[in-house]
Amino acid sequence: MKRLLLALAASACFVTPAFGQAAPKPTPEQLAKTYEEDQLSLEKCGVPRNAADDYRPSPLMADQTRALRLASTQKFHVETVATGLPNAWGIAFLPSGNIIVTIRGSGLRIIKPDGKVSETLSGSPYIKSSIPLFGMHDVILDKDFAKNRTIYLAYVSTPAGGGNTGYIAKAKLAADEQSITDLHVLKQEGAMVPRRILQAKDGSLFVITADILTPYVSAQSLKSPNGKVLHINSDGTTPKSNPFLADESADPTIYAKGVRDPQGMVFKPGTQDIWIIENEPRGGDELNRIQKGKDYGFPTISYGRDNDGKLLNNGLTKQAGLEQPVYFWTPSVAFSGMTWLTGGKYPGWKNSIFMGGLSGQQLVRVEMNAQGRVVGEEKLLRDRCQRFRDVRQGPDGLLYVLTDAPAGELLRIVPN
Ligand SMILES: [Ca+2]
Repeated sequence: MKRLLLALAASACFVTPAFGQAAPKPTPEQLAKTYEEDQLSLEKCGVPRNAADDYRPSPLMADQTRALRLASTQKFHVETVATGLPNAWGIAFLPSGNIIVTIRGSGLRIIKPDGKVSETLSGSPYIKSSIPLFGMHDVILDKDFAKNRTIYLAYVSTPAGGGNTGYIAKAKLAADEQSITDLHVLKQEGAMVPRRILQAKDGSLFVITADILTPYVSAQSLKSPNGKVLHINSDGTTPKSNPFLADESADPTIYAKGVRDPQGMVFKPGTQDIWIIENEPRGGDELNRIQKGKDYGFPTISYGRDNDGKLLNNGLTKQAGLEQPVYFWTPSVAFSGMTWLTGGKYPGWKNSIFMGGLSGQQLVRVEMNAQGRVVGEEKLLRDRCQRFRDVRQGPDGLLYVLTDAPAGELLRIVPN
């Protein structure tokens, strides 16, 4: 029976494997074909082939990269919900039916269902970053938002006379959704780069931070909040269960370390398991399952290279005590937001994670099996030639995708 199933699976290449079924490995010819397609797709969007991006380190596990390329049966069309959102970074769905959106260089705005976009909400935190790539990043609603109107924010700003500073803050969104009040900083630190926030069932907050300035001295340092998954309570205090409290020199909010530039974070549906997507400098972008106190390796081990093309730590990809990614990508896709789809609106996309690709100009879907391994990968929306900044599931069960500058649109993926 097993042999028959394997034979059936092997003959069903390029078709979505059934849930929980082991995926057939792509042949070298299939891999070459898909990579040629990937390059052609970028060329069509005006992105030149980069001959130097041929670095392909071998995975430690067979299913850790270059999974079978899927062509799902799910049909859909794309609707434009709103335009005029340059440098939008994150969205959250309000009970009113409106959507709150972060704009990197300014603050928060409201998108109405008819696509109208408000001015920057009064009371938005002061955002003026000395590094233009940083600014207002994420917004999420408190789990009791309907009662307390509380939102959480992750942003970088450069106060007058001060240095670049990262903030994790809470505030209230006024009932008329025209202003922010009661801004209260939960954690503030020079040079911290907070990217996304996730709230656990107990109300505490997980925050991912980047270590992107060379030399990469932060991700492995317990003294720095950068290159980490942080864990703080929603009142700014430190959870007593955090793993490095015994080390007096450590930042007590550190939950896990050794990440480079994570920009997407979700709980696996039905669990409190944290999954993140992160970018290495050049190639080797990683999907990771985060566990308390673990070290995810950057820059000691990496499947990518540094921005200048040089190997990181002589190209070391594994070391005892350092976690392996669940999956990695070479060449780089440059991921931003992510969501793990639930519900039944897209029958052809069960148990899939969606991730926005920036320089890769694609929405990536990876299909997961019951063991939490990637069984296949699909590239979506490549014909649009857009950078995809965030992807979230709305309360209507549909996927919403935020595109990056210059256009800055909010899209909705509607099943046919
Ligand atoms: Ca890693």
